[in-house]
Amino acid sequence: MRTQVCIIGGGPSGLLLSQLLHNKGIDTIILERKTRDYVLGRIRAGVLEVGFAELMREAGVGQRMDTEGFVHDGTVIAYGQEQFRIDFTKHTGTPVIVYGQTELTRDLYDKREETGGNLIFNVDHVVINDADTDKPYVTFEADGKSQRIDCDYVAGCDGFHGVSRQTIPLTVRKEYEKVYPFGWLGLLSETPPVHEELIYSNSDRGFALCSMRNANLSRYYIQCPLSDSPSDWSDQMFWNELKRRIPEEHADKLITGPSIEKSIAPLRSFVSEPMRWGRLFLCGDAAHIVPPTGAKGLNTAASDIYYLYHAMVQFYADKDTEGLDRYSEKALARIWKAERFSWWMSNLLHRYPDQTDFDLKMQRADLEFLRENEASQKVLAENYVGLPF
Ligand code: RFL
Ligand code: PHB
Repeated sequence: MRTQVCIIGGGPSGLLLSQLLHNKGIDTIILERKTRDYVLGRIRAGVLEVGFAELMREAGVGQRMDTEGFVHDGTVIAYGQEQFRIDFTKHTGTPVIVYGQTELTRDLYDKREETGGNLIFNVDHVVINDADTDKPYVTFEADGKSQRIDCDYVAGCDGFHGVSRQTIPLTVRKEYEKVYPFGWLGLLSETPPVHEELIYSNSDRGFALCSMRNANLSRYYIQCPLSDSPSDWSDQMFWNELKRRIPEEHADKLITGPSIEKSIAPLRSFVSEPMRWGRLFLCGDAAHIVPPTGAKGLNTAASDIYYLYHAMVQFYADKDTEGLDRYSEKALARIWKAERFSWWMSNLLHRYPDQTDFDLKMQRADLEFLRENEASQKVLAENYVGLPF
């Protein structure tokens, strides 16, 4: 087989890149290790920056997002019984859109299938060969057969545990990592959201987040020890703990119900540099991870896709490699700012096992300053709605 761009990974990054390139007449093949249903079963992000939403529209997949997604003009930050609102639209002129990663990925799959996209599922033993030459090729197994794809470029969109990043030799690659000493236990339930906007809450029992997918689908998270597993938490235990971590005003209104999904995600900050090696380009979670506190993971994946898509169009239209040559530098400049924001917001809102009384006072002062200071609210708002591409 031959294609122009071989895309490893059929998550949101790989699918979006494939659809955008297809619209410009550039041919791709997507290799996905799992099935479509498996990918759609993963409950993940919920908040989209408008820059991302714009890219979805450009790909021709913004319709359902625009009718079913919720525009949020702000968010609530709580600490103990105190709470205040950050007004995104007032400070930046821009809201965010609440639309689940599951729905967005489904829209992308449907569009790729409708427009004749070549997606190969259940692939195994993917190997990226000769990425540092002019003739890269990818080998893999599917349906019990060894197969080979020759291509101009490889896009590594295969997430944190994929093979693409590992293809870059350790002599070239440098990794930066911070692992947080807790995780997020998430619960999805068919209940109305407790509030019309998200609530990020710092309580003395640990962090909590009230989020949503639609008018009758809520997503809640509580900080938990890394040693916990979802089966340690009955639904009732989860609801009781959540109520203790959010202001009473909301706890009293919380409508609970059976969980339809419950999982634990560890929190990590991670960046691998460079994001390009020869003809291999890393995108999204394959190159970087943020703790979910700032809702930046999927959004940083989208900004990589924005840069790579434009660079590839520039190359195929004009034989100009300037965008490709500067891809890693441009993508990383934006990534590190999202890393800083996610790290800062995580530090602001979580309880750490080794936090001293002094550290707690600093956290409280940070929250109070944010509450009182318009300039610092503007800084949060600008980062949350997304820095320009
Ligand atoms: P994905 O989604 O991990 O997709 C990678 C795909 O590659 C496949 N794969 C392979 N395919 C072929 N060969 C191999 N060797 C392969 N190895 C792996 C995998 O099966 C998979 O289908 O990466 P991608 O596309 O870069 O997308 C990144 C996002 O999924 C991720 O950043 C976000 O979900 C992070 N995130 C959030 N991001 C936001 O922007 N806003 C949020 O509100 C938000 N909330 C979250 C989140 C992530 C969470 N978890 C569970 C990590 C909340 C949570 C709880
Ligand atoms: C979510 O709805 O899953 C979500 C929202 C905001 C975050 C993280 C996750 O910061």
